[in-house]
Amino acid sequence: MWLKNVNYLISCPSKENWPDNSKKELCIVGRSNVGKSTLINKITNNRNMAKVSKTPGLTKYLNFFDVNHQYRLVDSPGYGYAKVSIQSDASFQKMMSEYLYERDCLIGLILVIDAKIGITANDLSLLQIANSVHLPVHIIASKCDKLNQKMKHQLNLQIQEIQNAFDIQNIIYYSSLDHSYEKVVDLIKLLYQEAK
Ligand SMILES: Nc1nc2c(ncn2[C@@H]2O[C@H](COP(=O)(O)OP(=O)(O)OP(=O)(O)O)[C@@H](O)[C@H]2O)c(=O)[nH]1
Ligand SMILES: [Mg+2]
Repeated sequence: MWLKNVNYLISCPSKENWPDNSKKELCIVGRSNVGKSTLINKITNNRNMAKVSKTPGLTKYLNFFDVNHQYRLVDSPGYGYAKVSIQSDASFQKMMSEYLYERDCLIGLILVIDAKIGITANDLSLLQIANSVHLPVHIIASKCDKLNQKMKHQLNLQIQEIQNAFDIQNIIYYSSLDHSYEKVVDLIKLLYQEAK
């Protein structure tokens, strides 16, 4: 039901601190405040696993988690909030690009989008990088509790459009307020299994 035996390992501002690359890794990426850290807490059933805040920019570095001594999960700082200095400065860009281009145990990206905002220009830039390094992307549309039928329809259309342009392997409609995290757990387990 949950992702079990998950333990925080290390927070890394640069590649010098990355844990060894002996375990397959999934990274959760997306806009700031979209709910990436909340998602980690939901799927691990531990509200203290990753730090969460109403204020964007709480996650500052790449945070690595061990999963059952077999795999790893990585929480990343969000982008798209100009007010938050780290997300817009050169060190953030460097941290993310060295990770996306150089981390050879990375098996995929879980791109969390805000269902109400949809796919942003920054999300598209990330999808382009993922395409260029042949990294599979799985989309989680978060905060679906805030959507009405019309918004759901619009989001579907937008996702269909980008599916034509990019290799999006899975899409999950999710809210931290219900049981939809179980679909995310199932997906993550499947991706780890497939990568064995
Ligand atoms: N309504 C609603 N709120 C959510 C949901 N998921 C997260 N939130 C709220 O969104 C806010 C931001 O959540 P975080 O998990 O800290 O977001 P983040 O993507 O990790 O943000 P950064 O660390 O800044 O990149 C918090 O106030 C959460 O409670 C959801 O599915 N529905
Ligand atoms: Mg966070």
